[in-house]
Amino acid sequence: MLTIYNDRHVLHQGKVEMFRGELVPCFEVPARVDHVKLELERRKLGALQAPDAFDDALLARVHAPRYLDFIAHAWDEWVALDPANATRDALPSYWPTRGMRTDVLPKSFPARMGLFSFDAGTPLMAGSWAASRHGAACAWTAAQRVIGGERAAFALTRPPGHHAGPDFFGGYCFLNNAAVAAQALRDAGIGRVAVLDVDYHHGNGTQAIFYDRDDVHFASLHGDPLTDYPYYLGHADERGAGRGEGFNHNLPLPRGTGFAAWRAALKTALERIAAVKAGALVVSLGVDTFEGDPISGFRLGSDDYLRMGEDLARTGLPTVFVFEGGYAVDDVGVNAVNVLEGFAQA
Ligand code: SP5
Ligand code: ZN
Repeated sequence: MLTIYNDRHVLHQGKVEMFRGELVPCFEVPARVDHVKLELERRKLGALQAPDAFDDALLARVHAPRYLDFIAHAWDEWVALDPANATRDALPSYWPTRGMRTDVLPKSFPARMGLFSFDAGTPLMAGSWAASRHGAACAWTAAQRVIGGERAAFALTRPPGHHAGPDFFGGYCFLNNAAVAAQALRDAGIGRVAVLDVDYHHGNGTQAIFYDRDDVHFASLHGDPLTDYPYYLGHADERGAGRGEGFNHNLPLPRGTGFAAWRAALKTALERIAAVKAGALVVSLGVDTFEGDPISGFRLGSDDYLRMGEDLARTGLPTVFVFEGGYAVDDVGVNAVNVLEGFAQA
């Protein structure tokens, strides 16, 4: 499969994330993407390409200007607070909650960092912007290849993107790569685009970006937010707003869900995608649904990812795959590439 590879992903390399009162080593590590790259090469599934030249104005199609302005300069501001910060990851400590103001931007950098985020698990460091921006360029380029006639293309990148919303980061994500790809497909004249999110975690950022739109249908299979991150979004009754009503489809599933039940939910999601007459598909490809994943609760086995790829191919739609989560580092390559191979062989 044609793969657009973000060779700058290593510039983003978090040390720690906050977990239940202590700073623990990051789950979202560069080796994740290295394993996918090695597995693609091992199976000779196509040469890796670099992204095309990318205009940052394309980011503003899905993200708020004041958020982009913040995130592009966040590291410099963090170091300006205290030169000793240069050796520490930046993490937020304060958040505006219900009834507080988010229209007034504080001068304080930590205050703004909280305003533009929703967790303390997403460290930002010197290379986060460069890696994220180059990743968005990969997703955009993958979309351009599909617009140009490829049946499918894969954006192999990190940090992931589906938790990043119009004006917030979190869940290891800063820029929403899948949203950038979906918007690119729309901008090329495809009438309606479907984003299908198969990562274990609900794609709250992607949902937020497209919630009131009918031109991008969002569907997500994920751990029930009653028990699982990101907790505050992803319920079945979130169906879209205004013109977007009916174009948001959440399928929360209980912890412990295995492939038979997962696949039945996929069928439901794909039937809806066919019913809304999507002309192209963007797949947020997280493989943290794997039974061995250290932070998730589904029970998919490695072979199940081949079947997943086959089911996705049967939509017949031009498809952009965008890499998201998956933290069982040694298995991430086999699992992600199984989806691509299943798709390509179907
Ligand atoms: C892209 C993506 O998959 N982001 C996921 C972010 C999850 N961050 C919160 C992790 C909560 C970890 N719970 C760990 C339970 C370990 N036993
Ligand atoms: Zn995930």
